[in-house]
Amino acid sequence: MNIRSQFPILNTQIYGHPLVYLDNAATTQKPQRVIDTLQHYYLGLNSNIHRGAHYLAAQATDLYEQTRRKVQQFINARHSHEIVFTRGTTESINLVASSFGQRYLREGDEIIVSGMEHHSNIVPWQLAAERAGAHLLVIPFSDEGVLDMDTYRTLFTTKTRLVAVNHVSNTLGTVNPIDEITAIAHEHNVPVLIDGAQSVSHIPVDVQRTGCDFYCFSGHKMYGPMGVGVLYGREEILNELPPYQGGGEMIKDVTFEKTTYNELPFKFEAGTPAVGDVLGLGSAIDFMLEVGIDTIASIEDDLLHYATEQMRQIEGIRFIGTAPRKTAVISFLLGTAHPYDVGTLLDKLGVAVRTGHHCTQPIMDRYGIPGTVRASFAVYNTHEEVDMLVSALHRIAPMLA
Ligand code: 7TS
Repeated sequence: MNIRSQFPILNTQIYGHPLVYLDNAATTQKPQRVIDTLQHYYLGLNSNIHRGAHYLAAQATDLYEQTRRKVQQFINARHSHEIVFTRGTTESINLVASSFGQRYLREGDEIIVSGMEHHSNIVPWQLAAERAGAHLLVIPFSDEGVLDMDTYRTLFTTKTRLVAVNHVSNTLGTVNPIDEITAIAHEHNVPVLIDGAQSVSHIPVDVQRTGCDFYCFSGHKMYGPMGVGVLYGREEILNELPPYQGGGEMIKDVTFEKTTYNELPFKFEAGTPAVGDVLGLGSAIDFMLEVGIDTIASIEDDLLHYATEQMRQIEGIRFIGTAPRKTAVISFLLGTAHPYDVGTLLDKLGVAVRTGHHCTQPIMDRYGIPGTVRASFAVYNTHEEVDMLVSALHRIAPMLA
């Protein structure tokens, strides 16, 4: 299969240069089949699900529910009703922070997060903690960007209610040992939420093997549309949580005296969902399965090693995040140049990267830096694109010295 040819946007020219898209941790580009699915849905299928008495509504409902099963299989969940469609990772985490917080968090309780979380896996917990009078404890990490597991073990007390960590850091690329993190938490009977925003499209995910209680991710970082994401939650724990939002679809019976809630997963899907986007997410999963997640992982691993070796030769380069287990995310600084200046000059040469704190300000504080330049790769990137990045960096380094 020719992977690149499936992504029309990759033929774009930027300021007369071929686009070199290396901002995949922010969002990936979409293959033609995902775009076709969206178009097909709005041209011939559009209707509201679960409620219409007519043909189109039945079709759309079937496809929506088929996609739930596809997601279930993709991450190896036990049941399809453990898959809740949300707007994205951020909403999935907010759902748990709100519902779990309401149900279980009390004054003096503790939530463990890591020092390398995206703000989306910090702020919802701070909000929930503030409401309950609870507080956060933080797992530190080494200069390389590896979590300090010895300290992690010492953070548990009788007040620990939840552990929330990412599978892969969006800034450092570190792949965290989530199986071990979960096993340790479970020894203390503490549930675990994994932020999988940066893992599902890069490495295999098996929620049953990991044993985690929640796993969250976004469609748009895995070749799917924006506006749709997933919350996986273990059946037993989801059943215990109160609803997040109230509205249509999430109820069984409503009277002014008492409302009873629908069963899983509908209890957590209030209102009309993004049906077309969910179907698009299904096509994105089809794309990844066709390439093969192991193939994706090995293509990207090769890109990571090739790019790291080439970039190492650039005078004054400093890598932020050098863990032994990494995905293809390369954060770096070029001499004393401000990351924003590097990013702007790279853009003029057609190379799209992200600069700044990447919504991980505590990581920047940990290293005492204002931000980084970040090149993040996807399965469609090539060695030639790495060469273009490297030659662009060689060209701009003297301008910023
Ligand atoms: N968690 C992690 C680890 C992330 O990398 C991101 C987005 C999110 C949560 C939030 O995902 P959303 O889809 O709900 O917005 N990370 C990035 C990034 O690195 N650059 O732009 C967005």
